[in-house]
Amino acid sequence: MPYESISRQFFHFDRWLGAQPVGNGHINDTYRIDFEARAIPRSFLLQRLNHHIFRQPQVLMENIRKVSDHLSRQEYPYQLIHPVTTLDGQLLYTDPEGNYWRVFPFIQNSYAPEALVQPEIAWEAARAYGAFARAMRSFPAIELAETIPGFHDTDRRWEVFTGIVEKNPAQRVQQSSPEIAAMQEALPVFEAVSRMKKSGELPLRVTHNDTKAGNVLFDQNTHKALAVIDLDTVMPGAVLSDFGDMVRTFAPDKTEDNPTAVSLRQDMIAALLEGFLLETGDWLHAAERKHLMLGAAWITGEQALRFLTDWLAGDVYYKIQYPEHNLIRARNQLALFRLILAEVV
Ligand code: GN1
Ligand code: MG
Repeated sequence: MPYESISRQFFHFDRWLGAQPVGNGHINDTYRIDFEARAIPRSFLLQRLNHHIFRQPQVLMENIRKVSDHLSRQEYPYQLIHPVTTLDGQLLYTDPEGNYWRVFPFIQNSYAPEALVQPEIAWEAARAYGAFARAMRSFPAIELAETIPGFHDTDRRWEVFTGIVEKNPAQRVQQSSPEIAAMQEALPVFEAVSRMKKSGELPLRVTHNDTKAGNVLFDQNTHKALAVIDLDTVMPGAVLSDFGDMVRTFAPDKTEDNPTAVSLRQDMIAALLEGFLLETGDWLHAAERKHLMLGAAWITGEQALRFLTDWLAGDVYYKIQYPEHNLIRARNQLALFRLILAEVV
């Protein structure tokens, strides 16, 4: 029972009750673990950190510590969820195969929403992500490591994409020519954002970089946001990407791997803008406020680029459930990109 012996690196307990997979992330593996210690049932989250993607797990944990320490000193009205250390005081346990494991408290009576939610939940989440940005604005972003170098460096992602198209490692370029051609439509958006980042018009901020519904914990009874979770990709960045990823994940009426036609929910966009600006409207620079929806087009175009690149590379990054999964995701995001671009004024 590997989960049991891994859990024993973190806890003393008498009776092991089991491990169940939770969540729908594409990168790490998360389990709810249950055991009894002195006849008291206890539950935690056990997670294997994907060290092929997060290549410096210790640096990542150090980032999380810096962010949590800072938040704990701010007026930040949400819970902080601190990792549980191993019995010998480490934040990570490395198993004999070289996997990195960590444990978080399991917050009772809470839930992380699945992909599609109601506007009230979107408003709550946007407010929580806005409060996170507000509380982190007094932290020097450059003191955080890039846990995935160049995560939103879309210029670099474009170079990787064109390189893969040229090399054609999975022999999928020919059949994907409509998607490769459509990708060009996003280039002006990528260039505009890149210019504003380089000129300083978009200042460097601390950004969360995975602002989906499932990364906010909600109270099961009140449906109020309790905590912003998943601090693995908190890095220096531009605020546009956090708002953009909210629009990308909350505003479509279909999830990102749905093969049927997607549409945009205007009520969601309004709820996201209202919730986010409530916490950020008075301190964001004018250019940041003005370009929030451009940020949504940017991040959605970039996500299409990432899925398409992974499809053409032979599915080396995202977990897939069936052979064309990444292609279907890329098409969905391309369609969504067009709809969002039409909203940019
Ligand atoms: C990955 O694992 P998950 O679902 O939280 C990815 C995000 C993508 C998302 C697309 C570290 O996030 O950037 O937007 O998939 N995370 C990483 O579904 O690459
Ligand atoms: Mg994540």
